[in-house]
Amino acid sequence: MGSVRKIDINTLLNHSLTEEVTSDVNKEVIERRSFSPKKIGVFSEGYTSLEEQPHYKFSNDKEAEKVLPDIINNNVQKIINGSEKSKKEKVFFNKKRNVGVVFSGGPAPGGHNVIAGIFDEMKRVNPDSKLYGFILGPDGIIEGKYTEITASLVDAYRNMGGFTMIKTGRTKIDSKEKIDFSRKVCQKLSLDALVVIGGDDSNTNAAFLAQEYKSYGIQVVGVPKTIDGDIQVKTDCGETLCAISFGFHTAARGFSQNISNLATDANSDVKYWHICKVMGRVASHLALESALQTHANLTFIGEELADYVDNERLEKAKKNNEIDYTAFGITLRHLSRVICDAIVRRAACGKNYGIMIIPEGILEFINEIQIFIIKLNKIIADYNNIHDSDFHSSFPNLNEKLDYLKRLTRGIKYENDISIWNLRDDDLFNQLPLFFQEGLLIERDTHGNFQFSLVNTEKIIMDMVKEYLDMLIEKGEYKVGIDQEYYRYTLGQSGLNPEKFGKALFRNFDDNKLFIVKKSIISKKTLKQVLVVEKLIKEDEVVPEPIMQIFNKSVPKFKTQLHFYGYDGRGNDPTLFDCNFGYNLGMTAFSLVANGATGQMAAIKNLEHDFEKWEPLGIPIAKLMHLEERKGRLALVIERAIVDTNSNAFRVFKALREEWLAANPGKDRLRRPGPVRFTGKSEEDRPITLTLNSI
Ligand code: FBP
Repeated sequence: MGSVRKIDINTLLNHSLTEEVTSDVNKEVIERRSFSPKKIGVFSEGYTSLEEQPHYKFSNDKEAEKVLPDIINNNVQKIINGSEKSKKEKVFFNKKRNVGVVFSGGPAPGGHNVIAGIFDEMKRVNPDSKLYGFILGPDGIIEGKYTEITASLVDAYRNMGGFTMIKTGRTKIDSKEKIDFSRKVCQKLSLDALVVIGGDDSNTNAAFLAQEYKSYGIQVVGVPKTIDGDIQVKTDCGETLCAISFGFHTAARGFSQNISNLATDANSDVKYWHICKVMGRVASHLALESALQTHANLTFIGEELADYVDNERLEKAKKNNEIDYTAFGITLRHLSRVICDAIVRRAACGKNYGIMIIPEGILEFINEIQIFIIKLNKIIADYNNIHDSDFHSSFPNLNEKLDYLKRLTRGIKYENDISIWNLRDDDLFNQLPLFFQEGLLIERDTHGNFQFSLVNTEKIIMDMVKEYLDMLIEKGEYKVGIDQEYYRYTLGQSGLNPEKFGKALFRNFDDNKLFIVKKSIISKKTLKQVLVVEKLIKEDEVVPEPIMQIFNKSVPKFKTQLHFYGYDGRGNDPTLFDCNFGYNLGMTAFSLVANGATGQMAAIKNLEHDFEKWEPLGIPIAKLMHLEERKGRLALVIERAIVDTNSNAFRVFKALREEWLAANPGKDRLRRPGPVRFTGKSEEDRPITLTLNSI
């Protein structure tokens, strides 16, 4: 036998094929980096100008008028061809500029293209202009950590996901000190403008910086970023100016591909319910889009649950001339019942498996939990303010935190503490599993938001579901439907009479494709009793093997696999939609800067239509603000857009969800969205939510 000679390791490593397949840069990356996104027509012209659009009206918040006086009267501005500019305006437009850019908040695919858009446009206008990227988010501005963004740096990140080029962070530039430090850094770099690429809180911060820096001649422009899709802008008349933020489409498509793969697995091995929690801090836009993309069997939309009314309870109370206020809004217990109902219905059709989507922020819409979140936000914030220290450092473990809460109920308060935590709260809270108590007490983020991503929401819900399903098994209500042909075949093989046994065993022994075992048969013992009563076997006989086989098949084993989709979607490479969207947002941001705007957020109108109709705009951030509870106090923030249950997208989902549940003997109606692509004919143009809402 001849032996195969091993190739020397150095020769192997230096082989061209080894080098090609082990390189950090593969063909997909090379192709992505060299791809040029489409440009909105106006950006191919020499100059752009801003056209005021006072007909787009917003009602101002009184507090915003008070604290943002220099930017509250901004109008929406449309970016138009600027060839008619005066000479002086052209000089201003073309001047050499220094611009700073920062990512703020969670990553969102398309962010590098925003930087590429700013960079390409500013260098086209004046090659001597400089773009500086602040490192690690707003901390980079405060601490003066930055890098000059060069052509080679931009080229390495074109059309690539994440915020890896300059990284990101969640620091808020809120104190006078931080604002001053940041301004000094901007002045040191002789910045004409700062572009903040961030979510609702970061754009809120951008507006405050715009107000503070105006007198220093530093413009501040925001760019709407977040996979959550909750920065949407409509005028008072309901006209959509910004249908979505960049990153949403890619994240939703990424989640959907994974969910759809799980659905394929679930439909092949038919033994698991896959429970998929998808990101979205509060709003359920990502869950809705994922449902539309995949036709998952069961999807919950938090916003719908908040509107839930238990009519049965209302009616019951009405009979006693009472109103049952607890009938409004859903409780965790009720939600688990709704889930069980769907599981039981599918099982009855022989489908004891499926795919379920739960939005990350669902707890925000569940009555009793929302109350806990609000109360605990206030307690933690009050503690921090009153004691000028950090609640979580003072009470590092759960027991200490619980002990502090208990003290509040006993009236044992630290000096000046105002208690909103009563005995009932404490009792209810203590009924929650420990991991969930810990979750509700976790540290709030820098903007005072509850960190839903750190709570095992899916576990708490599914634990309740399992508990209730066990009860339903005991009651004989949760059964796996038995295929009629399988039943007849199994009994026929052993010479048993399917008709006689069928009447005894099943509650629907007629023409049905699937037979369901009677409620009274919940164990081997009860099975035997029924067969004896029906005189199909004698007391001293054992249950025939084929009947046992049928019974065993009807007993459901509820097995779940829990998944969390979020961070993976944030790091995905952008879809074609997000590549184009991000790039044009970048050019829009630069146009706003080059035309002297400040306190504006770059946006693109008509995203829900074909690219040819896209219209770049500047939207006044101050006009989007309202007062909201943050860190236990009312604070001015951009209002988050949650799912509108009157929107086309939601209504279509609602109308089709029964089909997607597929609680029938037919096939599941799953949809395969396929992988995220940025070229190729099959890449979709835009999120399905946007397409539906444009109808
Ligand atoms: P942004 O609002 O900054 O875009 O972040 C959104 C998000 O991805 C949420 O969906 C999620 O709840 C949260 O960030 C997670 O935050 P963290 O990165 O701090 O874990």
